[in-house]
Order: sequence, then C-alpha cells, then structure tokens
Amino acid sequence: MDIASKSTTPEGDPQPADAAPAPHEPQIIHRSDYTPFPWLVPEIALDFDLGLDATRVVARLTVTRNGRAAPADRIRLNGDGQEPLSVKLDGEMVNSWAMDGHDLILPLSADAHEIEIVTQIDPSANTQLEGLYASNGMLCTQCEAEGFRRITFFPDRPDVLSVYSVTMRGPKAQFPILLCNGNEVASGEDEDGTCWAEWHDPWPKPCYLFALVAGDLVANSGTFTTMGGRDVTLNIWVRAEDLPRTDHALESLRKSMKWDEETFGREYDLDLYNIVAVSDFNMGAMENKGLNVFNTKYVLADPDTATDADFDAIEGVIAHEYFHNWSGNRVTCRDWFQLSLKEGFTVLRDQLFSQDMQGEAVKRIEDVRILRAAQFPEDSGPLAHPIRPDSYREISNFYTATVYNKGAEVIRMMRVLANFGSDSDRFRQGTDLYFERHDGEAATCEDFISAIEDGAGIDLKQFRLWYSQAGTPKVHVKTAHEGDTVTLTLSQLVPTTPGQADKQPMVIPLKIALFDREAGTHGGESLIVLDETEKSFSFNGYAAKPVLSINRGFTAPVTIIRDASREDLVLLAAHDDDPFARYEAMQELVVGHLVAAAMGTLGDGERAAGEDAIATAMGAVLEDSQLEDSMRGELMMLPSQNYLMEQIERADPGAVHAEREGLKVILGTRLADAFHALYDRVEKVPFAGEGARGARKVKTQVLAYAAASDPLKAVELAALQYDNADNMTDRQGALMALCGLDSAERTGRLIDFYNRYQGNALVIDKWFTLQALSLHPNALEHVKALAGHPDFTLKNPNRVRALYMAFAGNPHAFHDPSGEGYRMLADLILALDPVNPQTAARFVPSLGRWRRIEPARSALMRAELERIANAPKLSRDTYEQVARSLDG
Ligand code: B3K
Ligand code: ZN
Repeated sequence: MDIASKSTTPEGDPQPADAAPAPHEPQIIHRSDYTPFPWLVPEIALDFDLGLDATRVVARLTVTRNGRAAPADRIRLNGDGQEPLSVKLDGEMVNSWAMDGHDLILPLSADAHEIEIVTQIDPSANTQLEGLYASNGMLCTQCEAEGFRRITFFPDRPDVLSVYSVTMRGPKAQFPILLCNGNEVASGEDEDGTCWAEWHDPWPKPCYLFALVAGDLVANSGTFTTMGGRDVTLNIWVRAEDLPRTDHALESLRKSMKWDEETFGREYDLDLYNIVAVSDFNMGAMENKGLNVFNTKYVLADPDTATDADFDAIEGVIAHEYFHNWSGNRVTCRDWFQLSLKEGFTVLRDQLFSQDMQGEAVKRIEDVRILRAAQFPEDSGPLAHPIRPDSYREISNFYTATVYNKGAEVIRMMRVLANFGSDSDRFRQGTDLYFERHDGEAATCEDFISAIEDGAGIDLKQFRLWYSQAGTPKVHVKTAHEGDTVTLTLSQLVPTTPGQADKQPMVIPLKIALFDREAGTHGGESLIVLDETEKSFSFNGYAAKPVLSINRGFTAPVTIIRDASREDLVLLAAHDDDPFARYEAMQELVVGHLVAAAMGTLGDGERAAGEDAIATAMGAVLEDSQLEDSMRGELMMLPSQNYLMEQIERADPGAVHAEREGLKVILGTRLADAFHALYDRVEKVPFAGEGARGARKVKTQVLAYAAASDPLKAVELAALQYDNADNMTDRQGALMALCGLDSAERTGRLIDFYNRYQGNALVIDKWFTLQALSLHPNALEHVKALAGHPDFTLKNPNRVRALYMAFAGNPHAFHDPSGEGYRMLADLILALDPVNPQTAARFVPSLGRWRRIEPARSALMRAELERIANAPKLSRDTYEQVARSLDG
C-alpha cells in the first residue's frame, strides 16, 4: 500500500511508470504533476439515439493545439470500460488509434482536426449512477467528477472547456421530455413515434457540467426577471404524481437568484433554468449548466411529508446549486485538487443565504454542529487531508466535509479578516475581483486567495497554510488579571496528520468579549489574531477579573481549551449576547462533565457539582422568556455521543452512552415541571402560528428528555402527538421518541406510519432511519431485520443511506461490544461495492475510527477493515478508503 511512483505523459495525464502499482492498487495522482492539456476542444457536437438498454452516442470534437502546453503528436481521450464502434479523423475512418487501458490514443499531426467517435452504452446496466443511467424509467446523467468518460471518449478534466451542441432522439412514449444544457434550439416529432430535440449551450464548459435528461416528466414553471432585465423561465421537472410537492423548490430558486444579485452582484446568464428530480442519485444534487439534476430528497416537500429541517435543506441545496452558476461554472476548477475553490466558496455562499432566510443565530449553530460531527472526526483520523489535497487515488473520495465545510470556514475567516471593523464590505470587493479576473477560466485556490488579497486589501500570506495543513488546531487560552489589566495568553497546536508531521503556526482570528461578572454585560467585541505558536493580548480597564467569551460566532474552525470555571460557563450560558457563544458555553459545561464522567475521572463531589451547574443552566434555558423557541431548542440539545467520543483519546462508547443517557434522566427528573410547562405552552401553537417552527423543535426535545426520565409519560405524550400531528415534523418527532421505548404504542405507530406513507419513497426512508437511529436496546436486531425488508434495496442510494448511515451514526447499536455492528457494516460495504462503489466507499470512515475507540472494540473494527481489504476485487473508491484507514 505504499505510494506508487508515476510519471506524466505529454498528454498531461499521469500514467503509471516503471514501478507500476499491482493491479489491485490504483495509481496515485499528485497535485504537483499538473500540466496543461496539449489540445483545446473549442466545440463538441453530441448526437444521442436514446434507449434504456442501448444508447448510441456520436461525438464530434473540434480540436486545436494548445499554445500554452508542450506540443504533442497524439491526443489522449479518457474512457471507462468501453470500445469505440468507429473513429473518424477529419471525415475519414481511421485505424491509427489504440487503447491504453481505458483511454483512446489517437495520433494527430496538424494544428487542428475534427474527430468523430461512435460509442454505445447500456444505461440500464449502470448501477454506479455515474455517466448516463436509467432511473425509474427515465434517463439522466451524472458527470462530475469523471462520469463523462462513461458516455464518450473525451479529455475528462475540468480545464478543457467547450461549447456544446446536442441532438437527441428517442421513443416519444418513453421520453416525451428531452432536456440538455443551455437553450432548446429546435424540437419535433417523426411519424414513427420518435421525438427529437436540439440544444445549444453558448457558455464554454468542462464536460463534468454536461447533462442530459429524457423522460416522462411534468414541470412546475415560473419566471424570474434578473436585475439586468432578462426574463428567465424556471422549471422544476418531476414525475406527474410529485408535482404538488414542488412549490417550495421553485420559491427557493427565486429567492436564491434574487439574493445572489443583491449580496454578490451575480446575475443569471441563460433564458432557462431547469431542475430535474431523480430518485436514484449518489449525492444531493448537481449544478450542470442550466440543467441541475437533483435527488428527489432535495426537491419534494409538503408539510405532511417533509419536516421543517427538510424544507430548510431543500432551500439550502437549491441555493447551493444555483450559486455554482458563478462559483463553479463561470469560474471553474483547473484540476480536481482545487475542488474547494468551488465547493468551499459555494457552501459559504449557501450558508450566508440560509442565515438571511432562516435566521443567523440558529443557522450558525447548526453549521458548526455539522462541522463538528462530520469534519472534526475526519481531521483527527486516518482520512485527514488539507482542504486542497495533495494526492488522491479516486477523486470521488474527496467530496468531503473537509473540502466542503472546512473549506467554507476558511473563506469565512477571510471575510472576518477583511471586514472586521471596516465600514465597507471589503470581502465583496475581493469576490468581485475574483469573478472579474477569472470569468470563463479554470482557476486555482491560489487565484482565489490572490483576488481576495488584492480586492479586499489584506495580506493572506501566512493564512494560506489553511489550504495546505490538515488537522483541527487546538488553541489553549489562559486568562490572567493584575491591577486593572487582563492578559490572555493563547497558544496553538496543529496536530500531526497522515503525511504531515511538522506543522507551522496558522492564522487564527478570534472574536472575543470580556464580561463583567456582576453585570453580565461587556464593553464591545474585539478581534484578536493568533498567528504565532504563542501570543499574549492585554486589555486595560478591568478592576475585577472578567469572564472571557471567545471564538464568538465561531470565527475560527478550531478547538478552544480555556480555563473557564463552571460558574463562568453558567454565566455565559445565561447571558452571552452572542448566540453561538451562549450555545457553546452550555455545550462546554456538558462536554466537560460527561467526558470526565465517561473516563471515570469524576469524583462524587465533582459529579454532583457538575450536575447542579448543568441543571441550573438548563433550567434558565427552559424558563428564559426572552429566548426564541428555535434558539431554546438548540440550547436544550446535549452534545451528540459522537462529538463526546471525539474529545476522548480512546473512547468507550458504552460508557459515554450510559453517562449521556444518565444526564438526560437527571435533567428530565429535576426539571420535570419546567419541561412539562414548556410542552404545554408550545403544544398549543398552531401549525402556521408565530414561532411555530421553534415550538415544534422544542416539543421534540422535551420528548427526548421525557423518554429518558419518565418513559411511561413519554409514551403517552408521544402517541398523542403522533395521532394529532398535522405535519411531518411533529409526527416524526413523536415517532422518534416512541422508537426508543418498548411499548405497544411503538409497534402500532410504526405500522401506521408505514401504511400511511407506503409508496412515498422519501417518507419510507424516514421509517428506516428512525428505527436505525433509535435508542431502543434492540436497535441492532431491528437493523438486521430491516435489511431483509422487501422495501430495502442496494440499488437506491437514498434507501441504503437511510438504513446504514443512520445505523453507523447510532453509537449504541453500531458499537455493540459483540462487534456485530462492525460486521454488518463491512458486509454492506462488500455487497454494495460491485453495485455502487462511490456510495459503498462512504461507509468506510465509520470503521476507520478504530484507533480512537477502546482496545477491544478497536481490534474488532480493524479486523473488519482487513476483511474488506482482503476481498478479491475492490473498486478504486473502496480500496483507497480502506487502505488509508488501515495505514493512516
Ligand atoms: N458538485 C456536486 C457534487 C458532485 C459529486 C461527484 N461525486 C454537487 C455539489 O457540490 O453541488
Ligand atoms: Zn457544490
């Protein structure tokens, strides 16, 4: 599993060199080996004869020499598992081509040529869902990152930009709607029942943004007039039965278009914007130019079938894909190592949009919770990588929380550095310059940073380390007080990560405030920037030692370790005016207590004092009449078990689970009256009443505490909430509580839920998830049984994730001491790998945490990884994740 050496061919594609890897061991691609492609492909014409089982593709490429690259006497066109039916060069059939692995090599002598290649593919056999595939009787594509090569032979790399003209035809009965990128130029119908359409996209694009959809679809249509006066037709395409659930998606698209004009000055650039929902999809959605393809999960919603969180997620993902039109499509990536250029920036843009739509405080807390749940563990494990990775075997494995979410945090820090204390939006001046400089280009992360430096007028020289160093920095904070001066001494430690032993000090911007202990107020925020291993900051005018509020708004994606007393944290949890800092104080109070308890380092006196402090703080949260319920709901949530385990060098999942549940019992019992009073109040808020969303969030939280402390009462409340629910948020919240409790009500409501929503795949996914995530002692057995349920299939990624992602994220089931949970997940990975390697590989990181788990379970986890590694034929995706998990 060592790094295989390689060299770069004149075609600019990395090729195995003498020490070629064993057939089992896919080659490593290095960022440092980038060379421009020797040929430009200014135009491509594609002709599709569509069929579910057989689709014929004729590709005509105009190629010219790239004056900026080393000259070449041949062209390498990437393929994946196909043979060309014919190859023509400048109109003549030729035999001069050869296959090199999956790629087609064609000698070229002049400065410009026309190449025509015919291929035939079977979309219905494409279970990987990459390239052109069949889903539910329709045809659709997914080309990012390297799916276009499964459709035709082409330089499948993001720095080759072409103008696309596409013709397609197929039986009208099956494919009455034919969609592609750009604008429809012509369409018609032949007497034999064939329909056809011609599309043209005027904007040059890399092939990963190509898309085609053919099927029996209907649209919810609308219009949007851009700030420049362009009338854009908007369509949300779905199956006829799903049409009533598309209004929210359409409205979200309109809001996104308006927001991007107002906030980033970005205007849409075509007359048409199509979104198509498909039920078999590997990810959330895809930003293909003018033709986004979406997982149905991020399109379809109505109050009966979607929760408040689903509505928010749809709004966020619609916005994300729309924002890619500029951050990703108009300015694309030079190579896949630059992925965070478009993803990190676009995630930041969608987060800022959702903050404006849904409320800044709660959205920020949610985003930090996601970062901590998904990215922090990645950064502290064998798969840690910088937001701009240095090498990969399979790029699909690098669509990670690090590239996306940490990438967004890094750009958010640039925004803080540019804008803090400034009257003008200097960050916006930076992004304006970026779009202006690089419009129509394939750019790098370095280009982005330089544009922000020049446009915002800030120096990001040392800040660039955030792009190259992996690992979540730990910042230790000491507070000293002498006379009227308070001195903060901060030191940073960037942990060692695979392949990166020596780390340089990072630039860490931290917003702080110093609270007067008596008054519970502060005299204003400051921004301190820690850019050395250790640095001190002094503030005068504090007769008494203040309470430090730090990393307000989570200005930096770091772990803060501060010398705050329990009393300090209780004060901040009750009074901090920065909502994130208030939430954080509450979390810190609980984390400190539960971690010490789970590690067995808490004396009896300490335990009692900790419980008292947490109960005091929680009581204040329950009764604070100034607090909005949506924020109250956040403050009520205990840190997740996975986040708690992350704080411990080698965690015992059983001990952490027992302590966390124990605390719920204590709080639920001690604060029973306050919980019930709260429930009684929020239960009366009608579905569309003021503050209704916050009320629903609080309801579910109360049920969770009741389930732990008073199961009989919880069953009664939850069954009633389930029966009376007029929306999915309440119904799912109630069923979640019931799922963890052994009772006749549990069984009855699970059967009711299934019968009520049978045939609605997205809601049946919830039914699988609720059981797999449940706190029921037999959750493991339930998952095993559900895997054999007639509605379970490995062919649909949503269904697989609904059951197994939930299960892998349910520590008390997954970490069963018998090791059976690990075995089940490994069995899934082995069964799914030949069907859908990209989705299979996504389950590996759960086993990859083995080094951070107590020795007995750790050995069992490792053994399962080894069992996978020894399987005779693994995909590149799974192979890479398993190899890194064992080596790292
Ligand atoms: N760009 C796509 C992700 C493609 C993943 C390919 N394996 C969706 C997004 O981030 O918007
Ligand atoms: Zn994206």
